[in-house]
Amino acid sequence: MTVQIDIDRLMGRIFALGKVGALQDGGVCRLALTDEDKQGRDLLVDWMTALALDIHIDGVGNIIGIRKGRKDNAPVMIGSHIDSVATGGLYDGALGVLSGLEIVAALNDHGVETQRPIVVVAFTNEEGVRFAPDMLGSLVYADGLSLEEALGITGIDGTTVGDDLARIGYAGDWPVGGIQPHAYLELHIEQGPVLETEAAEIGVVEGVQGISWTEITFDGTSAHAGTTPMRLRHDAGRAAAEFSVEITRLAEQMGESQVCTIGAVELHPNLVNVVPERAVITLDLRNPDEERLKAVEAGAAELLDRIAERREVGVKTRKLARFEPVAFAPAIVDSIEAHAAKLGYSSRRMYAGAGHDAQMIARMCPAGMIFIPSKNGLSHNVTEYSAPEEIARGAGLLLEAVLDLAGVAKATGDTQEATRQ
Ligand code: HGY
Ligand code: MN
Ligand code: MN
Repeated sequence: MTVQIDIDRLMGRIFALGKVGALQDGGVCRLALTDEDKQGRDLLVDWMTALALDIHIDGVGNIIGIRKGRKDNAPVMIGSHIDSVATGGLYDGALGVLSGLEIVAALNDHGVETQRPIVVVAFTNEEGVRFAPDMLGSLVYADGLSLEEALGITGIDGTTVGDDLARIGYAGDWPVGGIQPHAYLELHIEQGPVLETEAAEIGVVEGVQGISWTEITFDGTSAHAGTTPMRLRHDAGRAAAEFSVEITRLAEQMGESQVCTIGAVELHPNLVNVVPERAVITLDLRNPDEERLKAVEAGAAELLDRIAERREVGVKTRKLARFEPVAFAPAIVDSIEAHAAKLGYSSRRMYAGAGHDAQMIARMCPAGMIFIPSKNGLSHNVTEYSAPEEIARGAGLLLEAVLDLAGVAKATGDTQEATRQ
């Protein structure tokens, strides 16, 4: 009898976590470091406790559960996140963390001892929507940002990461990055249309595209909407609208691999009869090619200069996130592809369009990701969905890749002796 995941148990945990921060018409809102995030964290810690994991909370609130191995050497780390966007689904991030827990539960059930320890991590603030940048917990874990800087980040509600971590009781004392993984694996939903369109069962992720987030403030002059001739206006709202149209057009001219999103727009005073004196927008640019990402960033800067002059408004920019494209370790990518084939799953190699914790942990050890399809290619949408059989394939493949890396020292009552080193 070989070790197998229990899909009903995994789905049970996905639905139970999905009740935390549940929205009226489906989906979840568990913004990082809110009460809902705390509730989800507490539930995860309860599950980790029940699985007899050695649990630690580090300085940036990452939740780390350790399953001992025969040797006390570098572990195989399985991670993702349980915070969500405001219109989140049940699977983004949660799938990866809960599949890690399911692998621990399956190993416990079958009395399997691995050579290497196995660590399951839920990283803090992967979404980055309250506190930028995204992937914050894994970025600090991989020493890409100091803990002090991270704790000092002020979010869109005016609180700091440090204050909110303390408020929800997850300002841990464990050293960040305290465990150097042997390898890192993350199971995630694709969040796009590729696998579904091509009817591929598994995405073998080769890397993650580059990300550039900027907050842009246009400063004009408030004036009466009825009495002020168009030629005398310093209309911050119009400047922001023109920039949004023109940067989107520029991105489309850059070709299919360039994506551009104006996700947040705030006008001040945001009233029907007042020419806006201020407009604050966010610009999300992504491309798998660093040079092309730089080119579109330069294009955006030129556009801002032109529009500032045209509309006679001031423009200020603030960088919220900037990560170059990341390629995963070929050996890990090959192993995932080989295990998918062995299990009889169709797969295709691809780059990740979304940001993931794996791209940060790849700075410190060989890392890789497994994707399963997203219905209608939708995510960051309350209708986000992946079927149990797709989840079972992804988690089963993750189990095989983890056992390959961790090595099986002993398995009571089955044939999986120390076959994997
Ligand atoms: O923005 C992203 O790609 C991720 O969901 N944080
Ligand atoms: Mn995610
Ligand atoms: Mn997400």
